[in-house]
Amino acid sequence: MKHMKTLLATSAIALAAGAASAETWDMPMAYAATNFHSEVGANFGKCVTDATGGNLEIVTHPSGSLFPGNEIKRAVQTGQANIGERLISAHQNENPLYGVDSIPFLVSSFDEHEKLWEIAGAKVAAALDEENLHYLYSVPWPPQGLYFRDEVNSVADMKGVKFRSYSTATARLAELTGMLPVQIEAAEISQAFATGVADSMVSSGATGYDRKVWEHLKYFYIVDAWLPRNIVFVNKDAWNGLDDATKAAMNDCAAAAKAEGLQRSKDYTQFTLDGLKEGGMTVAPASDTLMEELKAIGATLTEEWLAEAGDEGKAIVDAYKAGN
Ligand code: PCA
Repeated sequence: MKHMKTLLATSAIALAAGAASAETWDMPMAYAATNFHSEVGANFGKCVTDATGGNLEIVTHPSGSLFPGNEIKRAVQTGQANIGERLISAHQNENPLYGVDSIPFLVSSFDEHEKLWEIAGAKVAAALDEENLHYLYSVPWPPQGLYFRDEVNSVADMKGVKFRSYSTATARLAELTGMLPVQIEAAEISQAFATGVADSMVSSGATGYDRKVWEHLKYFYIVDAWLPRNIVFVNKDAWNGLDDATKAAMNDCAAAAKAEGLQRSKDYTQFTLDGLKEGGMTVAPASDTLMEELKAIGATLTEEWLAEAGDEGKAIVDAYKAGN
C-alpha cells in the first residue's frame, strides 16, 4: 500500500512537471489562412512543436482572428502574445527603418529585394530588439501593383479616388496622386470595396486574389513598385526564457520557413495574377505615361524617406546601390 502511494505521488509529480514545461504559444497573423505567409507560419509552428516533442506548441491564428493586424506588434511587445507576424512597413510611422522595404522603385524583383534585405535586415532586427522584440524570420510579398475599379491611364485619372492604404508611405502615395487614403487591414478590404469605402489600393496580386477583389475592382496595373515584408517576431522576455535546445529548434524551423516563404511568394506571384484574370479583371502593365508619372512621385517619396531615416537610411540605400 505504501509502495502504491509512493508510486501515485511520483507519477503526479511527473505529470505536474510535464505540464509545467509544456507550453502553448498563440501566434497572431493578419492574413487569410490560405495565404502563403499563413501556411508557412502554420508549418513553422508544427516544425517547432515536433522538434520540441510538444514541449513548445505554436498555434497560428490567421486572418486577424486573435488580434487585428494593426495590434499584433504591440500585443507581442507587451507579452499579450509571445509570437506574431506583422507587415513591418505598416509601422514606418514609429521608425522610418521599418519602411526600408517600401522605397518606391528602389527594388522591383525578388532578387533585388533580397539583396536590399541582406543589408537592411540586421538593422531592422536591431530596431525591433530595442522594442522588446526578437526577430525570427521574414518573408517578402510579391511586387506591388495598383488596383482600381475604373480604368486608369495617368495620374490625372486617379484624382479623388478613394484609396485603401496599409502604411504611411502608401497613404502618402495616395496624397501625391490626388487620391483619398483610408488605412484598412487586408482582412477588411472585401467589405471596404463592397461598400464603396475604397475603390483602389496598392498591393500584390496575392492579396487581391486572397480577397477575391474582382467582385468589385476591375483593373490591376503591374508596376512592381516595391516588395514589402512580413516579419515573425517573439516577445524578447519570452525568447530569453527559452532553453538553448528550444531556441535552436526555433532557429532551425525559422530558417526553413524563410526559405519556404520566399519560394512560395515567388510561385504565388504569377498564380495569383492569373487568378485575377480568371476572375474577370484586366491585368496589364501600367501605361508608359502612368509609369513615368509614378516614378516622379516615387522620387519624392524616396527623398522624404531619406530625410526621415537620416544617415542610417542613406547608408543602407547607398550600400545597396553600390552593390548593383
Ligand atoms: N499584401 C498586404 C501587404 C502587401 C501585400 O501584397 C496587404 O495588402 O495588406
